[in-house]
Amino acid sequence: PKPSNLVFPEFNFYEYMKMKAKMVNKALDEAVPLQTPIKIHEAMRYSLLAGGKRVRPVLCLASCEIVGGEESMAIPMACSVEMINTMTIIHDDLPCMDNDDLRRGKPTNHKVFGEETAILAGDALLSLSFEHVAAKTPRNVSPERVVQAISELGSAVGSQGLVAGQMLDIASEGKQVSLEELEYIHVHKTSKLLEASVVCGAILGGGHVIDVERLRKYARCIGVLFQVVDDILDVTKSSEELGKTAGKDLESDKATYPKLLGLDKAKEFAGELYRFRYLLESYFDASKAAPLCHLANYIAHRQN
Ligand code: GRG
Repeated sequence: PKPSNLVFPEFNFYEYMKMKAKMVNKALDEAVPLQTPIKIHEAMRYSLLAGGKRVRPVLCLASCEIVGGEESMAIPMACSVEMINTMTIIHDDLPCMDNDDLRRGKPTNHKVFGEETAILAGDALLSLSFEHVAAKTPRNVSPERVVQAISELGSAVGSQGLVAGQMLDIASEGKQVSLEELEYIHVHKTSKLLEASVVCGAILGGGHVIDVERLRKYARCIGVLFQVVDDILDVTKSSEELGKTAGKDLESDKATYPKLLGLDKAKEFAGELYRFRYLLESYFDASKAAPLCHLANYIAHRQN
């Protein structure tokens, strides 16, 4: 999709992302101090502070603010969703999963610390993510809301969420995958955590259930959009690198949207999903909706 005229051209999204990401990085640094046992904390910090885009934490904070919450109410949760994102990445890169050597421009966790430590670093981050939100969410958020948010987070990660997506992904390796199955994989592997980031931000920010569910719909579209754009970038980037018209992902046996739909139709699909951001513009106060509308724009047009 091409960048459209956003309703809030005066909103400086680049500055907003930079400011929020900086704040999240500082909070993450403090949440996982270098303490004994040193090696496990080094491994946790190595991947956590390796400079991801911080899309999930920023979505969480923006969602808290769109329903009228204060940013501080969602900072621990913003850290938690990034801890979970990082742990899934550490485990996904392991030799028994995707067997990747590089992530976020650096050697993968198991390449630096060894497989045993990488598995444990992932486990420790997952456990800390729940502890952190339970222990550090400020007292002006009701315990009911904290419990509800933790429950959302747990279901997004577990056997009905991320793990379910990863299981089907593994099972379908080397097999012909239908569009329906591909959607299932991505909705679970990618969208569930993006959705939890948005929904938990709104719950902790004091959002009414109607608004929380509206935001859930927005997040689902953003989640699939994120993956379609990821697949398109894989094709266009590898085409650029190889100097070819067809990228390596169109040739590999990994199922992707461009492979199943063709590149043009995949771009069309991304455009349709992108239009869903209008849901926000019609439901929420215009100035408060700006960050989440621009986040949809960023996800649709990102280059990495
Ligand atoms: C959750 C208990 C548990 C186990 C993990 C390995 C696994 C099960 C699931 C895989 C999930 C996975 C790696 C999904 C892909 C998600 C994705 C698109 C990650 C990349 O996100 P970006 O582009 O990356 O936001 P940065 O580095 O910017 O954060």
